[in-house]
Amino acid sequence: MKSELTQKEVVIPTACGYGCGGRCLIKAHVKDGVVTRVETDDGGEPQLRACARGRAHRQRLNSPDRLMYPMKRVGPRGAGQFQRISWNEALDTVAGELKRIKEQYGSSAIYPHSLGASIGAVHGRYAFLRLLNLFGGCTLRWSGPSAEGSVFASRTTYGSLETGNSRDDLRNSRLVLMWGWNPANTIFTPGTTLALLKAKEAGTKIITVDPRYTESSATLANQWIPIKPGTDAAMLIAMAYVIIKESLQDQKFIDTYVTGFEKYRDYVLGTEDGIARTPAWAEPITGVPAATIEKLAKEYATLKPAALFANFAPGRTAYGEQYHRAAQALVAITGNLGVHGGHAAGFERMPYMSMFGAHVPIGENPTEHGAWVGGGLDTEGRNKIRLPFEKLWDIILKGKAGGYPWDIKMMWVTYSNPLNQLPDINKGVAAMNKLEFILVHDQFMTPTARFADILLPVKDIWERDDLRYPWFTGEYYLFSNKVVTPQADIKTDIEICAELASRLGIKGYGDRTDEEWIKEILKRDKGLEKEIGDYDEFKREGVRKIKVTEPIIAFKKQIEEPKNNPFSTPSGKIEIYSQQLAELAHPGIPPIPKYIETWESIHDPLAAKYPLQLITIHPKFRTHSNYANISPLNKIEPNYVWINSVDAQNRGIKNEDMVSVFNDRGRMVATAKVTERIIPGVVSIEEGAWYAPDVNGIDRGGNPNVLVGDSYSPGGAFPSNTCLVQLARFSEK
Ligand SMILES: Nc1nc2c(c(=O)[nH]1)N[C@H]1C(S)=C(S)[C@@H](COP(=O)(O)OP(=O)(O)OC[C@H]3O[C@@H](n4cnc5c(=O)[nH]c(N)nc54)[C@H](O)[C@@H]3O)O[C@H]1N2
Ligand SMILES: Nc1nc2c(c(=O)[nH]1)N[C@H]1C(S)=C(S)[C@@H](COP(=O)(O)OP(=O)(O)OC[C@H]3O[C@@H](n4cnc5c(=O)[nH]c(N)nc54)[C@H](O)[C@@H]3O)O[C@H]1N2
Ligand SMILES: [Mo]
Repeated sequence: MKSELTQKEVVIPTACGYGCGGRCLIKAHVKDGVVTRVETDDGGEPQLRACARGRAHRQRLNSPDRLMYPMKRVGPRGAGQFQRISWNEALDTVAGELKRIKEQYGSSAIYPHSLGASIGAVHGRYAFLRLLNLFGGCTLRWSGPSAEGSVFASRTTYGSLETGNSRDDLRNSRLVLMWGWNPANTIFTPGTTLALLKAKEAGTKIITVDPRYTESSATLANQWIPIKPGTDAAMLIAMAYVIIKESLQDQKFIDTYVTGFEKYRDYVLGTEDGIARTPAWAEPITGVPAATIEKLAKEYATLKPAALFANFAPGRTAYGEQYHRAAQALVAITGNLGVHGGHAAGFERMPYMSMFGAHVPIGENPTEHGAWVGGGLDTEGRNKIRLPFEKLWDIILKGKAGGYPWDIKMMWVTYSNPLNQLPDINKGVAAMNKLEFILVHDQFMTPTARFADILLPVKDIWERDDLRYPWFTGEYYLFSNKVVTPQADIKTDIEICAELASRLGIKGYGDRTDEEWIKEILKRDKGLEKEIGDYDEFKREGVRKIKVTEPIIAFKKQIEEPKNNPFSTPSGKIEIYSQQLAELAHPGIPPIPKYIETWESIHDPLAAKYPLQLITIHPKFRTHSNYANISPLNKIEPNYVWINSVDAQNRGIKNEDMVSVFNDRGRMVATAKVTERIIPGVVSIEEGAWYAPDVNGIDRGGNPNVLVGDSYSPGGAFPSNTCLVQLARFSEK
């Protein structure tokens, strides 16, 4: 390889870390300060091989559309009319607005917004949070879009989010249930699909439960069980019925580790209210034949150990928490956790890795006055201090006068594209128009950026140093090296905040380089420092793969030695029944998992007008909205809405027709993919396409968030898969 390189070409190891479920190794070939091509991991296992997105990142880095200088808005919000200004003018304006808003309305009027994007240990939302905490605080969000239902359930049932096993343990499972899980697209750590394939080759049976026949179903599954969205809890509860009725539960496990089995049994069998949750009860709800439910239940209880992966998407529904709790109850009554080949059906984070969560410190938020806002079950208390992100637009529009505890006046966006990614875009447009000041840091003129008053250009992940770690599970670390120096005077979010700090009279903010931060993070965590080993070697190679001799199993200690290792729940046991939840006395958050019909279900009167259930899945060729504007990725396929041939025929729609998808909240245009790979009554659209309204307010970009509503589930789940729509052929006139 070396001999092929010209004198000037160097290969620098770095990473792709664009907020998807992977974190992958990239070897960037750099010539004259430009990345000319990339390779990925071809070293030892686990191979951290980048997908099409990671390999196309060079096009994003080098894109002519990159923002190259600070700008101020000169036209109406959303129109995209901006004028170049100097960094001095931009930063003086921002510092002035921060001071004005704090003085006039108090710190809680400032809302910094950030979600996923390219977060590492150094660069991420920490930059502006650290600054705002030093400046007097701000209002934060408490919920997140990805997996709040799973977070809620895992904390309730197990008292922990560390519920995942290492992937090498999959080979020990006799049965793997992939519930709403499509890692062939969403990655969930590079190597996951390979580990599943290896398990399958070794004889593990794999079953997927999904309204769509996914790439994962096609490549991995022995069986695909289609199901209606938002009804998964009913199926899991009916499986519990079969298991209890046939006495297939692991009674010894239940007696030792579980609390609340009897109460759950009474609900499941119908002793509580006369409704037996049989497979026949679940069939019309879920669309899954009773015999299929019964067979699956028996298989799960007898083909042990079995791994149930209760993935996020089915929980991104109204009452999605119940699906996660019901899955965990099933795991608990069959004793399928804490053992090799089992799986706790929880939030997936794996115990053991030192670094999960290690990042630049952000300090304390003074506006929260030391209140407990750490998540978990105190939904009411938490809601008064931090806002639920789904309601952001409504909160901005209505404020204190509308009964909310906040009057938000300023929104500061980094690492996020909220107008695009939050529900109810049309409401979002109105809300953004109401704000007094909007500051956006981004690399492109995104739909959100078009509304900024001041728009600041930031560096790409390959233009700065960082440290990256796997998404939840995985045994490796990446040194994400700076690969190139930007051609223009653009900054990192930290550099921007450091300059603001000095304008705000805050000392000591920008006193470290990226590498100094990395070294400090490593020093603060001795376990991490040890795992990384020689720093220079780590930086040079770009990756440290940790040798593990044994698969890592969540709750192994608790199961092997229960006396000395209680679960971190109030009872010290796995809680199918939660006293804490009982005390909340909230009908939407029952103390045992229950099936609660979603709003906007097919039985809603609204279904007469909007009879199709819309699910909004994660895009294969984008990470949310990242890469939406990058050729060649956005040329691979049009923005499809998947629709079953029965539903298409009824509407006179042919494959590849342009269609409009609509409900009372909005209207968007997409290309129909008429397919048997989705069940009748359900349509799916990938999230993340850039919102691009035409003069009639119809989104030509094809963003489903013009359709998704802003209600949130009582335990925090983001119901992006609970939405009724109608669909029709689209023509220009
Ligand atoms: N390529 C790519 N990968 C990503 C991301 C990305 O944007 N692009 N985003 C990353 C992030 S931040 C996250 S949070 C994760 C999300 O990861 P997931 O939540 O797993 O991703 P989705 O594609 O939304 O959904 C997975 C599957 O669930 C199915 N599904 C939807 N609703 C239901 C339901 O009600 N019941 C059942 N049984 N199945 C249902 C969908 O058809 C889909 O096949 O992905 C991560 N990985
Ligand atoms: N309908 C529907 N909506 C969804 C979902 C769904 O399934 N359905 N999924 C939800 C989920 S799980 C998630 S996690 C969210 C994701 O929501 P977001 O995190 O808001 O989405 P991204 O598209 O990743 O936006 C990241 C933005 O940050 C910019 N960026 C990249 N690098 C940097 C940087 O270094 N600094 C700064 N300042 N900016 C940078 C990118 O250009 C991009 O515009 O979307 C949610 N929205
Ligand atoms: Mo997410």
